[in-house]
Amino acid sequence: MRTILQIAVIGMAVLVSSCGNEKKEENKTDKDTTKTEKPKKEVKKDEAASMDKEFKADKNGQWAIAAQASSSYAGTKTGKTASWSADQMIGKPDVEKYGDNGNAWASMEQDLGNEWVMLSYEKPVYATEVRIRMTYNPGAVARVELRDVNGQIVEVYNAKDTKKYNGKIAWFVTTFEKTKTLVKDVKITLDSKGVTGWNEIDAVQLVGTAE
Ligand SMILES: [Ca+2]
Repeated sequence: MRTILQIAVIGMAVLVSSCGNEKKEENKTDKDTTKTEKPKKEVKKDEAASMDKEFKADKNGQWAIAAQASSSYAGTKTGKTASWSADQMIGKPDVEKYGDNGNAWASMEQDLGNEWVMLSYEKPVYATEVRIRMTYNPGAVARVELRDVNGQIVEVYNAKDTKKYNGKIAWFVTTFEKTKTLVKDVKITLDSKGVTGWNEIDAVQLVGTAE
């Protein structure tokens, strides 16, 4: 009897100790996940370049076909020939280097307060993501709203951007639950006072599918 009891005790001890190991393993995994996620907060050197490539190849990504803005450094001038006009956000990215560039949109004043831009797309989609290419003084995106085919506005992002950009071209990406209705316009509000200098936008991609 004693022997059986002893075996049982040993068995339980083994079970307990193996459970302990499992927990340890779990903790280790959790810690590792946090560790790998940390660097995302800071924009790495070639991050934008690899995202450019990925986004340009995305079948579900559309580039804007029309654009408006609260103000523009081009004043009343419009079109692709007018540097910094809202129309500079139409189509694929075309600003190669970080800095002040007429191929991107810029507001009339650099740090006035809230500015907004509105982009329109050819194909209405059930949207899941908006990608904004910031090519000068990034980090001012404060709010992203979508307008569906019935004119209803849906807010998909509203927060202060705390990411460190370190003077590099960067993509602002906001991912959200697939919209319930078909969407065809994107409105972006910028806290231009919050990030010193002109907060220039090169291009904006709307991601979604027709079904
Ligand atoms: Ca552009």
